[in-house]
Amino acid sequence: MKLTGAQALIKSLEMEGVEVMFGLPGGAILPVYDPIIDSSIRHVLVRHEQGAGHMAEGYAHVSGRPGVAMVTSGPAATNIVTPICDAYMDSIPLVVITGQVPYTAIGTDAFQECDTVGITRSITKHNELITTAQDIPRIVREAFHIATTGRPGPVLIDIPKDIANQEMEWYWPTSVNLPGYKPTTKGHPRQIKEAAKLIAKSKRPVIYAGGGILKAHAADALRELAELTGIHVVTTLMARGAFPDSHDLCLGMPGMHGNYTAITAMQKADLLIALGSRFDDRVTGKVNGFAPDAKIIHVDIDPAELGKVRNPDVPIVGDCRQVIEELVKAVKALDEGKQPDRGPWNRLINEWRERYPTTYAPHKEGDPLKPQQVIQMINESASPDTIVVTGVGQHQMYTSQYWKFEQPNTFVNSGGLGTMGFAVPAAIGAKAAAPDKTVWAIDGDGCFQMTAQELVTSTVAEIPIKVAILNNSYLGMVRQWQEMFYDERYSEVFLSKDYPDYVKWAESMGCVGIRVDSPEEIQPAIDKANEINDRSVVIDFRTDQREKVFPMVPAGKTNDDVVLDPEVFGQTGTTEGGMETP
Ligand SMILES: Cc1ncc(C[n+]2csc(CCOP(=O)(O)OP(=O)(O)O)c2C)c(N)n1
Repeated sequence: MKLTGAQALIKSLEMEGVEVMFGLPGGAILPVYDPIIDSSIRHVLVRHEQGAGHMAEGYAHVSGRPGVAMVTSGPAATNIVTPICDAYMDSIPLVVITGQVPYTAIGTDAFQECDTVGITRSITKHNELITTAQDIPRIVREAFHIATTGRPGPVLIDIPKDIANQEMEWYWPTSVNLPGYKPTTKGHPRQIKEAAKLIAKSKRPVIYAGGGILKAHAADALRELAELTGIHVVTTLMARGAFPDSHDLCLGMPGMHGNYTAITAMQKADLLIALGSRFDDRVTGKVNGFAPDAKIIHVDIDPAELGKVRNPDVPIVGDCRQVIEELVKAVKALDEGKQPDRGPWNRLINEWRERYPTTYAPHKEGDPLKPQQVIQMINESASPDTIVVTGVGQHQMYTSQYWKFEQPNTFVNSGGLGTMGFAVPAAIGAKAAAPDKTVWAIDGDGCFQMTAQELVTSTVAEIPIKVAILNNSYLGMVRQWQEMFYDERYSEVFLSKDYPDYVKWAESMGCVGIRVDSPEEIQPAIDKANEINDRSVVIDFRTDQREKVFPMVPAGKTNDDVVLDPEVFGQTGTTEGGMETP
């Protein structure tokens, strides 16, 4: 069967089981848009290519399947660079297709030409310029294979316009043949035995669970390991929901804005069992002061992670689920799974929990809203399978701290790159992946203004989401740093008290807009938003600009220097190394 390159590309996506893709057409990609009319694939037309990329990410986060985005050449390709980098940092499987000027015109500074493969080389797991249409099915098959296996990540395919118009003979490869790419999934049995021995000797162990748990569908295995050994689990920003917050062994988020107990337990541990986590600087603080007494077991599917930041005592390359399952067996086999008495350590953890809970000073009459309270109230009105998506800033940290996550893949946010503007489009992608679930985007006013136009996409494509803007009129997180570390010299962080009018803006985009100024209005607004399911809802919550995210480990400090909320704990300094270890 003879097809054009464009037809072969769309047919290849169908063969990969793609149901929805996000994009926006233009000159160089025009031939590929034509066969979409006859395809079973749903195409969601975005308002900006960055939106397409983040939607594909949200879709991938929630569905566990690769997100697909397609855009034209030049400015469209550069517009999607941010989401590609975002997906690379957070190991999100994406297949991004970009149009390119005709192959014969490459290098002539043709209209809308840019070196897309060059620009994205360092932020893709793999990228490729198609040079002949006959290669298309193979390249697409390989792209999906690479994006989804091993450590997931974005793959980019650049297709010149003349190649899209070229004829090819259709085929579909029965297998993928990539001799240089064979991710190790099975952990080394001897290393796993070593890990079990270290666990059996440890008096102060902590499981340090990262986003890799979710990528590997290892939440059940993690729970089995934790319950078998009685070891507490911290869940990083990328792993929130991988272990239920309501579980007694769950310590919650560690790191710069983690809670005191999670931070300090890691810091005082004698063993860290790092599972699919990468010793990110937001978790470790100053690296050479991080968990000084801890031995390290590090499990990761990407061998490049082992020893990148901290040398592990037991490195294990492999898929987190498979390795944890084997580790469970190894722990059981060793002395019938007997663990040492960890009573003093567990008591200390409980003491920390009681003494230093993550909390905030109550709302005072006449003050603007407390952002933490708004999040808690949305959470309390939501079912446990509700998907929460955030932007980047204070609201992101409050959400991670105050939302009680009970299920995997219910928290979608930009952890590694920290991309403002992520929430609205990623929430739309999440909703496209899970139409029966409620999707709340909790956003900052600064972030919202970066990509809010995608609510038009949400209206027109009938993918309704709920947006809570925690509107403090400031670039809040930057304001917080200027307040704490630049003597309250606020430089270019005030947005506006009056503009934009979020209610009018929401309405103009086909959404319901609500403004909330006082605490009594919070619940009715949330109830109203929860009742509306046929369109998107935007709530403009007027929050207190003075509110800051605590606890905080200041940049460059070690995790011994946790700053607690002075309004609650009555101190302005640090906890000076925390309490004594047993
Ligand atoms: C694209 C981008 N530009 C700049 C930043 C730096 N930055 C991090 S948080 C932040 C402020 C976010 O403000 P807002 O969305 O209002 O959220 P808030 O912190 O007030 O909750 C900025 C500017 C970023 N992370 N991403």
